[in-house]
Amino acid sequence: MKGLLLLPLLWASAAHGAAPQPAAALYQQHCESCHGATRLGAAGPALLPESLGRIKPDEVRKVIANGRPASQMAGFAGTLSTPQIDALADYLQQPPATPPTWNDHDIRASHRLLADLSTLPSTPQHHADPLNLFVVVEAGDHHINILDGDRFTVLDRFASHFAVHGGPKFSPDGRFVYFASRDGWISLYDLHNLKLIAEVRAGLNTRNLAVSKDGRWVLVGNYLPGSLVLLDARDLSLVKTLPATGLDGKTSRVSAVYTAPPRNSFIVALKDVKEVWELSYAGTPNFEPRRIAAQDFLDDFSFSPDYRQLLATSRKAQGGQVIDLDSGNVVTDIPLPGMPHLGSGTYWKRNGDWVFATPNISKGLISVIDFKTWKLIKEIPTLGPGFFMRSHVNSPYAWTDVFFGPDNDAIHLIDKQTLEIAHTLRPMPGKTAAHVEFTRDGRYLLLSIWDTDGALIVYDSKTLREIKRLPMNKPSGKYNVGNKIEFAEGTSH
Ligand code: DHE
Repeated sequence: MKGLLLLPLLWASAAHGAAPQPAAALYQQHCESCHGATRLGAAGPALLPESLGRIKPDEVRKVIANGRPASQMAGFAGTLSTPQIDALADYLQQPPATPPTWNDHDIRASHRLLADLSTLPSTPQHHADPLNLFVVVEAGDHHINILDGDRFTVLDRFASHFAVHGGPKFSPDGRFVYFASRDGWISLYDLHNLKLIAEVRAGLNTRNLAVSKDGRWVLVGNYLPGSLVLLDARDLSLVKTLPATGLDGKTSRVSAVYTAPPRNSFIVALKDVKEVWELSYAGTPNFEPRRIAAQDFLDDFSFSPDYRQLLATSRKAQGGQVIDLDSGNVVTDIPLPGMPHLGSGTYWKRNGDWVFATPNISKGLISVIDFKTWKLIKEIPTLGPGFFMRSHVNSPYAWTDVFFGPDNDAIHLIDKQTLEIAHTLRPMPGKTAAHVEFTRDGRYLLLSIWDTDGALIVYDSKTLREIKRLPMNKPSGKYNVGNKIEFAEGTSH
C-alpha cells in the first residue's frame, strides 16, 4: 500500500510472536473491506484524520479493540495485539499517501434513489400532526427517530450515515427533511410516507446544509474538499459544484451555509479566507457568489431577525463582529469573551426590543446583546461552558445547558425579562443534559440526556413537570417541523 512508503515507523509486533506487520498492511487485511482501500469509507465511515479529528485517540483504540455496539464494526481485541491496535490507531490519524479527492464524477456515482416519489401519496400516511413532528438525532448509534409531537411516540426509527451533525433542514411545506453527516452523505427523507427517498455523498467531510426558501435547492458546505455543492432538492441530484476559493486564489474550508429567507439567498462563511459569500436563489439563479470582505476568518455566525446583519465570531478574535449584508460594511465589534457559540444562540423580545443571547463553549457565561444598539446588556454567569440555547415565543424562559465540566448534568432556565437564572434542573444527576426543542405551540419541550444510557425527556414548559421519558442512546439535536419551517422565534436557523 502507498501509505507504507510514508509511514515506515508504523510497524507493530504481531500477536502470538508472529512477524511484525506494518500498520498499512493491517489496515488492508482487517479494515479495507468496510472502510475502503483509500480510507474514504464504504459500508463503514471514512477513516481520515479529518473524520477522526473529533474522536479521542483512546476512543479510536477502544473501538478497534471492542467494536461499536449496534453496528457492523466488530472488535479486534482477539485478533490483534495491543501494539498492533496502537499502530493502526496512529496510522488512521496520518493523512493518506495520496491526498483524497472528491469530484463531480464521484458525487454523481454516489447518488442513489431509494424510492420512487411519483408513486408515493402526497398526504401524510400517519395520524400525527405533520407540523408537530420531531426529528431526533440519536448520535450514540447513528439513528434518526421521527416522533409524534402530541403523543411523544416514535413513528419511525432508521439508521443514518455516520455522525449526522448540525440541524437537519426541511422543505418549506414540512414534507421533506434533509440530513448531512460529517462523512459527507446527504439524505432526503419523506415525512409523509416515513421513507428515505435519496442519498448522495457531496463531500468527504461536510459541515452542514441549507435548503432554499422556495424548496428548490440544497446547498452543502464542505471542509474536504473545500467546496459548496448545489443539489436539486427533489432528488439530491448534482446541479453544480463551486470550489470555495477566495479572491486570493486560496481554497477554504466552508464554516457553514444558511438560508436567509427574506433575502432569497444562501449565506456562506469561509474558514480560511476572509470572505462571506451570498448566493442568490431568486428567479433563475446562476449561483455566482457575491463576495463580502470580512476582517477576519469566520468560524461561527448568526443573523439579526430580519437577516440584514450577520453577527460573526472568529475563534482567534477577541469577540464578535457585525457585518451589514447589504453594504458589506462592518457595523461594529462586540466584546465577547471566550468562545461564543453564535450559531446556537437565540433571540427574543425584551421590553419591546429584540435581544440575542449566546452560549459560550469555553466560559461559563451567557452573553446577552441588544440587537438595536449591538451593546452587550449582560453576562449571565452559569455553572460551566455550554453548547446550546433555545426558547419559544410562548415560554418565559430560555433554556441553556452546561455541556462541559462537573456540572454538565445541569440545565439553566433564564428568565427572558430579568435575565437572571430562574431555575436550574438536574434531570438525570451525573449525566450530560443538553439541547432542547419546543413543541410547535411551546407547551412542551424535549430535552436530551446525552449519554449511552440516555433519554429524551418531555417537560411541560410552564409547570416544569416531567411528562415522559424515552430511553435513547446519546440523543443529540431534535427539531420540530413547524418551528423550523416557520423560522420560529427561539429555535435555531
Ligand atoms: Fe455543532 C450545529 C459547528 C461541535 C452538535 N454546529 C452546528 C452548526 C455549526 C456547528 C456551524 C450549525 C449547522 C446547522 O444547523 O446547519 N459544531 C460546530 C463546530 O465548529 C464544533 C465546535 C466543532 C466541530 O468539529 O464541528 C461543533 N457540534 C459539535 C459537537 O461536538 C456536538 C455537540 C456533537 C456532534 O454531533 O458533533 C455538536 N452542532 C451540534 C448540533 C447542532 C449543531 C446538535 C444543531 C443545533 C441546532 O439546534 O440546530
